[in-house]
Amino acid sequence: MKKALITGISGQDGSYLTELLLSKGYQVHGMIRRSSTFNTGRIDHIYRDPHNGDKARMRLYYGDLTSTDSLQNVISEVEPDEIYNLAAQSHVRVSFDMPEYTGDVTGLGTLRLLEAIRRTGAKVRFYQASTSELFGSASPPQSEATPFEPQSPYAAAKAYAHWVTQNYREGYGVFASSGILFNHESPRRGETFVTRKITRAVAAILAGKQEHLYMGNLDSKRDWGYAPEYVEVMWRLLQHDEPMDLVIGTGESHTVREFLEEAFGYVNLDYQDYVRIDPQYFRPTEVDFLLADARKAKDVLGWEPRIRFKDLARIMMDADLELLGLEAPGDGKCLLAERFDGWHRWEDQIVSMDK
Ligand code: NAP
Ligand code: G4F
Repeated sequence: MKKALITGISGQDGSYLTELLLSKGYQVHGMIRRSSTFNTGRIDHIYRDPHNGDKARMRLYYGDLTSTDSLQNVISEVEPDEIYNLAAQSHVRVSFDMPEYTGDVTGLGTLRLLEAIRRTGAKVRFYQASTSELFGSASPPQSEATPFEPQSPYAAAKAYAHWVTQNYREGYGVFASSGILFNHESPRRGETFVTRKITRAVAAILAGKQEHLYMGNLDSKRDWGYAPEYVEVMWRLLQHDEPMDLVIGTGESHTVREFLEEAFGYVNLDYQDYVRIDPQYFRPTEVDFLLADARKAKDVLGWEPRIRFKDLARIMMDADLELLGLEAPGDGKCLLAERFDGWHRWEDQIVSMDK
């Protein structure tokens, strides 16, 4: 049975990756931050208390990317076969307010993890969560060959993490791969990222709990995909014979305005009646146009996205409507069930975490 260690297990991607790996028979070990309130909402449905006689399927450890000792301790204790480094201060706008912290966690944090791998001599395969933000102002479409032009402290920190991952691959022979993932969303997306902010607001407006939605730049274009499909690539990347960098995206790009039209239109509302612009959501420098050229992913891993823009908006809308007890007009849930029947029903698997 393979052992995986996931940093950022409590995040959107960490939770989906945990489900995927459990369905494949892995033992999953995750690092979480100590917090005064619970921060495990996305993985609570997976957790089983061994004190109740249940077999633990997943084990959590306190740690932080800013703490070298916690990283070394968890690697020594778990002795993982694969490490997925998903932890980060991942919000671009916030990185302008907290540039030093973002550099420390998102940039240096990756170095600390790689250095812990090198020092402990652990024979692991390492996945780094690189990002399309690296491309910044580079002209679309963007592929592995596109030069990086980072436009935020977040992107600059991720560039450092990306290059240092490549350096440990080449310099020390660490099996280290980076997935350069374009934006990917889901009902578990953090509430302050633009898609989820919109779908939550539409549901709240429909429920009479919110009057207006305050937004920033509506003209930027993003290549939005569906997070469960993207975590599958992370796993596939580490099963490949050779470590590499790989771009992952849908090859379809839409403006924030189009996402508004799609989400409000789904419940027969006109976004223009509700959306107001608040300059506090503008960024000092913006990334205008992201569009993936993911041909290498298809060639090397045979990977292609199935969920596209309209389906994604519907899946997210249905989930947020349901959270507020509202009827979903569309077929998002059917889409989810039909297209992802299989690995997400990890409960069917017998996965023991007893050591
Ligand atoms: P997310 O939901 O924001 O999750 C980030 C995770 O990192 C959370 O578990 C968070 O813990 C943890 N974390 C934050 N600071 C930490 C620290 N100092 N030490 C340890 N853990 C820390 O992000 P995501 O959307 O799942 O994305 C996963 C990774 O992919 C991130 O590295 C992100 O930058 C990158 N990425 C995301 C996208 C995307 O579109 N989603 C695209 C490209 C790359 P808490 O729960 O305690 O906050
Ligand atoms: O949803 P966003 O905050 O995502 P952004 O900045 O593209 O970053 C996300 O994707 C990256 C991959 O490319 C990841 F690396 C990163 O960790 C994160 O997951 O903003 C998308 C666009 C931006 O152009 C932003 O200016 O939406 C625009 N926007 C307009 N109004 C807004 C808002 N973004 C947010 N968060 N909130 C607004 O009110």
